[in-house]
Amino acid sequence: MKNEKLNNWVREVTNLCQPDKIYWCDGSKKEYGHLMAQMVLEGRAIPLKKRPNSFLFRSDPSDVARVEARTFIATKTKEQIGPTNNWVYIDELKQTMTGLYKGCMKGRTMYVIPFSMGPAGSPMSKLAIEITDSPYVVCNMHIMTRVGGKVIDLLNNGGDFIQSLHSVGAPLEKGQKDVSWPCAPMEKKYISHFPDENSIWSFGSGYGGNALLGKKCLALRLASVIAKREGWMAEHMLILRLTSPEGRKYHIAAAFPSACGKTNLAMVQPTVPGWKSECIGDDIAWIKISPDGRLHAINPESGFFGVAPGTSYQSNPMAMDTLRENVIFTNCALTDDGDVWWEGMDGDKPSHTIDWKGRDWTPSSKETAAHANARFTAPASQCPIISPDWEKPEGLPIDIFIFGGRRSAVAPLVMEAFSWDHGVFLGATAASEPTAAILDNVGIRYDPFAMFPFCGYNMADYFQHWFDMGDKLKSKAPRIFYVNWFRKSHDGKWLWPGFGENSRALKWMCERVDGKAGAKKTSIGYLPNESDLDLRGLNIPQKNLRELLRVDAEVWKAEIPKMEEFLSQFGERLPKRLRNQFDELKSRLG
Ligand code: GTP
Ligand code: SPV
Ligand code: MN
Repeated sequence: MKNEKLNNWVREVTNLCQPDKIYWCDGSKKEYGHLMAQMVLEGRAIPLKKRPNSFLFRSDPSDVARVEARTFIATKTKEQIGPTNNWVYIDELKQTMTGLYKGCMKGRTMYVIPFSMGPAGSPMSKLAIEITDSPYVVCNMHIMTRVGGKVIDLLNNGGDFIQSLHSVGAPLEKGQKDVSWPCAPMEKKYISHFPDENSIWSFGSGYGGNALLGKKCLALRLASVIAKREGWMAEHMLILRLTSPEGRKYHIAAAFPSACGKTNLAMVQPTVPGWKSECIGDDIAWIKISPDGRLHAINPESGFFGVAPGTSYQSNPMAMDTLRENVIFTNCALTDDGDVWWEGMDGDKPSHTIDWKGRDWTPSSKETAAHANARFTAPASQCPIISPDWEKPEGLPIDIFIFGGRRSAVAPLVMEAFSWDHGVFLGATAASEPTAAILDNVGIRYDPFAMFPFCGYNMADYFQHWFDMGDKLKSKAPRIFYVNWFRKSHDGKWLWPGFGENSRALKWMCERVDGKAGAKKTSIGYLPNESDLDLRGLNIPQKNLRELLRVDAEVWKAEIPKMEEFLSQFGERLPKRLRNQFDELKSRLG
């Protein structure tokens, strides 16, 4: 390549990691096919008879999700990254990791992946290189990002790039047989970020956000730091376009924590008559103020890395149709006729599968056939309702922000913020229950803006950034809402049917934006009256609705000490405006 910085860096990494071979990726179909064929030969990938060009992988049982306790951000001072991130002093982390990287690619091929987050060459996009010793990562990156092509031209013309280095951390001695999913033990795993120099060092894991470095590491943790500095936003948000029967288009960006419904909402099939939805993105949004003074969002990714269990024609038909071909499945079960299966798929359970650990499984088995965080990697372009505008370089104008989480109690189905500041408060105090997307998640936690694990700098400053954006946007700021699709009854049943029916809450939001729908003012926000929601054709017990839209002051008062504890960890750095919102909530609750 004609890029000195790149060549020097590749030379440096080669000297350190000592791979057997170096391979420069071009992003072509041929390259993908070649790597997959190789992995099939080695027994790492299982071709699926039922889905053309699709493959199943089984990870090591210890390497199945992001590990937050092994995720680090290295800066000069701990103050920069605040109380919600794991901090290590830059030199110390580099020293430790350099030790681990020494010779770590012995016996393996080192792949150099040139990629772009966002359409290559768009003013909102970022060029990057991932160096990895995992061909599985290369194939996933082919789907999740734009690899090669124009990116190579831009780099050859001296384009700058973000450096991301990945190794599974399992060198091979001469003659040593490889395992099908190499990785390192937990205490050697490091998912590290150096925001001051815009680089990522990942070691020891081959799974998801730990290894596909364009995703959480670059597009959220590093990008959030850049965004703060440059006055834009990098958010853990899906983007969708809703069109009313009259043809008015609304663009919605929604932040829910991992495994809390982004992919599903991104591909929602509205049940409210006449409303249509298009998908723009399902996990990450980069959002900037356009010359028109409004926020415009792009999806920096080009694929979906989605949760498999629970995905069915019943719950998410558009995802199912996206998964017909050209898909990588990880930790799903394998059926006897050569297809994948997971809990929650349509139809009867198969009478026999091979489970995600490679063992025989029958419906009477104690463990699930697919891992709870089993995933599919599929091209966004294959989604039947992908918007024709999903790759517009200038992005799409956002009308509505939604925050939320998974809470079986407390939070109502839907509410609207009183103001931008109140909306920021709702985002900042979003709470959620544990899911399988994170290996080491314990109990309910505050997950502000669904960014707790992804904000690359001090969360208190991130809150301030949201206030600052509001000040710049003024009357052009999107309206802010909060949702919870996950309320449960005392006997543990869903109170709300969810999925396509969530469109009823979306319609109410659009009508609020247009000043057409009513609401009642409560102590926690504007809630719809039952009559304000379009419930035509929905069969839901009256008592469920009442519960979903009820505000119990006592229950909310019980939240106050927890909120206080959460907010106080930011000390003096917590924006006064957030404190004010908290005080106002307390006084409204009485
Ligand atoms: P990440 O990819 O980890 O960021 O997750 P996500 O936020 O995209 O979550 P996803 O849409 O994959 O949903 C996670 C789980 O929640 C799946 O098992 C879904 O079936 C389930 N789910 C999604 N939406 C709803 C809903 O409206 N109601 C209910 N009850 N479950 C839902
Ligand atoms: C998440 O955990 O929010 C994901 C999956 O989207 S991962 O790519 O592993 O981060
Ligand atoms: Mn996610």
